[in-house]
Amino acid sequence: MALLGFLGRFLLPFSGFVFTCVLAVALQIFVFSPISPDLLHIPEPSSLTSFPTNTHLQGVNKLGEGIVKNSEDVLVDENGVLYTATRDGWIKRLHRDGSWENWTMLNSQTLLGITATRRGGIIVCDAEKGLLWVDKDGHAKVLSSHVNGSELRFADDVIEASDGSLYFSIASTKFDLHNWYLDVLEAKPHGQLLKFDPSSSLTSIVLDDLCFANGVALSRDEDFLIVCETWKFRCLKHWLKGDEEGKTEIFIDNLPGGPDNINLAPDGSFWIALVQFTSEGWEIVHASKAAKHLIATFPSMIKRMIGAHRKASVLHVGADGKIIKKLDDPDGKVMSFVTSAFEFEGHLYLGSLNANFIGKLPLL
Ligand SMILES: *[C@@H]1O[C@H](CO)[C@@H](O)[C@H](O)[C@H]1NC(C)=O
Ligand SMILES: *[C@@H]1O[C@H](CO)[C@@H](O)[C@H](O)[C@H]1NC(C)=O
Ligand SMILES: [Ca+2]
Repeated sequence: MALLGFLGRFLLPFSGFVFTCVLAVALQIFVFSPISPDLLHIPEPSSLTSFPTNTHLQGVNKLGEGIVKNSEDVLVDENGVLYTATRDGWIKRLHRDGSWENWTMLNSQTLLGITATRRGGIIVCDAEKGLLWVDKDGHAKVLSSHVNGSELRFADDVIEASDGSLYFSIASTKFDLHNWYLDVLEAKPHGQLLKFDPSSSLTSIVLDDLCFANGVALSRDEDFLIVCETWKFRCLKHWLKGDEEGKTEIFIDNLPGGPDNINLAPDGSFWIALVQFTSEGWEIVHASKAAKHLIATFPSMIKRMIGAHRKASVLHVGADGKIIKKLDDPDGKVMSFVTSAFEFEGHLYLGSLNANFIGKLPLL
């Protein structure tokens, strides 16, 4: 009895403490969770049996190894000069003679998609500042920082039409680049497709409620544009001309990964980089709101959930949305987390958020 009394006196305040801890953790997880998640069904990839896993991406040559840090996007302009935006804030160039140039420093850790512009120089998406123009002398100017009265957040990818209009994506109006996985976990459509009109300098909303709007490309005739919805595993086609003008339909869906950047190829087809964002066994997270809250509260768990660092895939798709081929590095031996693929003169140039080089692959 005496022992029980002692234990009781000893444990009572202690169990109160344990109870408070459990309550605090539960509160932390469910009440103060940064997300209000929906469930996400990860589709069974379609028509992949005809495109078996291969190791083609392991055949890349490494350009500028050690010089470019985690380049999300890459382009080659009509003169054959390669541009890339690095995670440490540089726009670096590779000239035709093989020399690298640290061209201009933008002092930003959030540079994403880039595209060539008829104005001279390049257009850059900065996930914190908005849409930038870096002119031919390397001077940067903000072109667009607001839409409909709110500040632009998370500009992701951009393309220029021949009339100078810039179409660009906002991955998420709710979460920023460093918290991109929260948008995936929440699985609600916070993305937008915007248009910057150079004659009025106004930015307008073309499409709203997109699921992590990412890569943007124009068709060869500019009769439609494509915007990729990363965690929806699909890309949309939005008509700009013709009978269907203003309408939006699915370009390709049930992709075997989350589509990141997309680029038009010289023959009118497209290259789409696919990001693997669920590791094997972690699909379950998307079927449980409690699991989502838990992971959102303990972000170190996210590393185990995301599979992007473990492989790379690039898809070649016709203008009709049919898959032509798929290129893989199935175990990330040479490249993983490939976010962009740009074709120029018979070669594919690959940007990656997990590489200190640009991949260059000869196309057969
Ligand atoms: C360019 O930057 C890299 C590091 O990012 C450095 O190693 C290299 O020396 C720089 N080149 C020049 C010419 O300054
Ligand atoms: C623009 O902002 C107003 C006021 O915040 C809002 O009511 C309206 O829905 C917004 N329009 C679009 C297209 O988002
Ligand atoms: Ca992107």
